[in-house]
Amino acid sequence: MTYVTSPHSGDTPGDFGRDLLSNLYYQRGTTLESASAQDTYHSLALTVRNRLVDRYIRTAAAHYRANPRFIYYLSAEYMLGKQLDQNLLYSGTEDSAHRALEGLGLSSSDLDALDVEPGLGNGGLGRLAACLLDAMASQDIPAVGYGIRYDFGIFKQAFQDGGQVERPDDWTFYGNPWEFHASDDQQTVGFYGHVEPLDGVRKSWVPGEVVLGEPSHMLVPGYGTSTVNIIRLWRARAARESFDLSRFGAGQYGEAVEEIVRSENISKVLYPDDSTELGRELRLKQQHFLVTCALRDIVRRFRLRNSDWDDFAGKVVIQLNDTHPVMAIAELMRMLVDEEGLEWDRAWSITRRVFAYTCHTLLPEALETWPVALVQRLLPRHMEIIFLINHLFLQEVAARYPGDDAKLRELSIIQEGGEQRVRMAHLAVVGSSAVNGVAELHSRLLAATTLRGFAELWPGRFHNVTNGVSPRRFVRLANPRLSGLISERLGGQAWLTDLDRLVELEPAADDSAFRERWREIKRLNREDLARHALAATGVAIDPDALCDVMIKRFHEYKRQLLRVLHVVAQYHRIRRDQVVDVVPRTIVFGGKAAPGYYAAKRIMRLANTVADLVNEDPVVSPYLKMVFLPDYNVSRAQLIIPAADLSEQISLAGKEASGTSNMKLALNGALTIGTLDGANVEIRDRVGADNFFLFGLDTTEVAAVRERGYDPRAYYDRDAELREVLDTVAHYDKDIVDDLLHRDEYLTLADYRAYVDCQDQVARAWRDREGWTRTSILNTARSGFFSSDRTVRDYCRDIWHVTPLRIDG
Ligand code: F58
Repeated sequence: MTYVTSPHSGDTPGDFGRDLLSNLYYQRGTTLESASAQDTYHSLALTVRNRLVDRYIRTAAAHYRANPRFIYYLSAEYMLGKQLDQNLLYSGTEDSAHRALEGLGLSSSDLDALDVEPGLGNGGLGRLAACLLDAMASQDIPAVGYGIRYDFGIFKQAFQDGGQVERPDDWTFYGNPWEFHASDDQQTVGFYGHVEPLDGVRKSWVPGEVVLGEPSHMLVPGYGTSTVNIIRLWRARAARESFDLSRFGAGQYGEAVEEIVRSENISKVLYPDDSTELGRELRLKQQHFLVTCALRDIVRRFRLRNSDWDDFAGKVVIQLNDTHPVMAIAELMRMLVDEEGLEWDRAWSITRRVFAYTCHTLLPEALETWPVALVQRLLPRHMEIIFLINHLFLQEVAARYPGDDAKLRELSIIQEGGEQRVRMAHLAVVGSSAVNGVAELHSRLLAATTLRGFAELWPGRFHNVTNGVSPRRFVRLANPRLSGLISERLGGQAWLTDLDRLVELEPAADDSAFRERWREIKRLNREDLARHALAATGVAIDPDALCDVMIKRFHEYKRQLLRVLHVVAQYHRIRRDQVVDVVPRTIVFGGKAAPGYYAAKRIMRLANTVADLVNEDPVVSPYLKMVFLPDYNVSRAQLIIPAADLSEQISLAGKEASGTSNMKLALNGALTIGTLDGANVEIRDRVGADNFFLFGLDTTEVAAVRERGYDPRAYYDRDAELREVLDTVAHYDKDIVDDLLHRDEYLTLADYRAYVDCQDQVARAWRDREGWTRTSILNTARSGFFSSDRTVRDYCRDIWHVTPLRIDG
């Protein structure tokens, strides 16, 4: 790929090497002979980064000239993955860089190991944000991502006696070479204080505390195009006068920096999806901080080329990634009414047209609510505005459903009964022009259950946009071997930006020589994984064994426990010498649990215990190995996914909004064993029912089981093998079994038999290696739909109404 007119196009290894040495000399003040590893890494990163700057400058200039409609993506989380591999690929300098490094006697893999991934998110939601930014840039959509530059990202996970221990992720400890700071472009963010009347509905908010938001940005290059967008991350800073010199002089060192610490705490750490109430105020502060900085920046950018507020909704789309940035609706109203002096109705009409909201869950407990008392204290003017929005909205509801008080209670933005709370999802729906779920089933269930009243009120506002993943990150970068084979077969790399072209691989499924090469690549990838697993856990795995992968956050609804129960069943079968339906397998686990999520952590501990049991048993371990790879993150995903043969997507139907590891694994030729949940449904529709291992209750059956009165104990009484399994588990953790027998919220026991029998089918299928490979190829060939490029096209068509703006090459 070449990027004409770039000063670096037509780069030779010589050019690249010269620039690297120059960066070493002028940016790090050293030479190759005396450079430290960090010196070399930083110089390499700068050399690569510089190759994208020219494209960025041209993008910014073209955007300024064209004054297009922009997508502003607001998200509290981004899981960007490593930047070095990405930027080498996207700048088209992979080859020259590798040869230059070789020529200088430097190891690219050693340098890549120093590239730290910014872990500014928890899981799927944060990674989706990164995949969408990637796809927007790759399709020339003018866009900016806004987020928080947490000092500490998602914790690093290690195991001690099988239990999770969390260590801080000081990701910028050695500096972040990918980032451009703009410390002179700060925004001011207020908190607390009081409200003073102005005229009519207009008020003036006098904050009691003020914090500065300092932006920096990272480049978001498109693949195969000249567009380079940015992600703008905000860091909280104390005002300059905050350092109390007099107290410092008096020896009160802690007190002297108190205000600085309090301000800067706002962007100190990513919230690890915690269920506890602890530290909630700081989380709301974070949300308001992000929203205020982003909106002020959006308005500043709008004003560069526009002056009339009536043009705002034509130029600006603000996509709210879940409810975390939803306070933006109140903040924009405040800016328009209080600061700009717009009439309420005009401001509301603009606001509603600008926002769109994506919901990522169905779990009622995951829908954010904030105590009114807290919002009142922290953001007094916003609370007034929310009350007024709600008042006017409820008038609309009352007109539509006269005399129906239950309807008012159901839809109200304010939850009554007990402590009053603000329901952020309700505010989001009321204040947006579009609401979407993230998979067909999810969007359907949202409209039928969680947000039903709203869907009845405004059916046209509800959409589905099925999630997707970046084929660049999760096929090309993660799996270069498979990508090479695909490109060879399809005659080029066009599939990387037009993933539907993978269907052209279908005939290759019937070509035995191609299947042989496909299998060989899987094997090599499993060898890479085996090397990593040995180094990380000390467990040696057989690269010929079926690689059976479950990678996702630990959550009860995702049912890692069901996976563990099957392993225990296999353990007993092998010990009893019942190896008829057993093929050698490696069970791979990856995933973190929220530090405060006790139930998930006990399942994790059990998984580690069972892993030891299996791996240390001389009879069992030749057939069955289990590795729990610590600290699952984007980089680890890039290593595990290419090696996977089987993808575990076994959540209870109706609980997983979409899932995205299911897509990444299918694209890399893993077969799915899964329930009819989230996007699994669409994966099965596309790859074909014959090429997907389906088991378990569907959402209708789940409802019926609950309706009848679910009795988990009955499954235990009826199924001797399940009894043996649970008795074994009780030996290690009695509480887990007690909970399963008495409550089993996620119907693990109801799906147990179907799951285990389905796993036997998997084993039989694996024995037919040609048949398996054929299915594997078909999974890849038919998964093109799950590209985040398609997702972005759907958003553009149904929600954003924007068109690409090509940047001249
Ligand atoms: C995930 N949500 C969904 N939330 O669970 C998954 O089905 C979906 O594929 C994915 O979003 C993308 O749409 C998710 O990752 C979080 O991590 C929240 C972070 C903030 C606290 C609550 C959980």
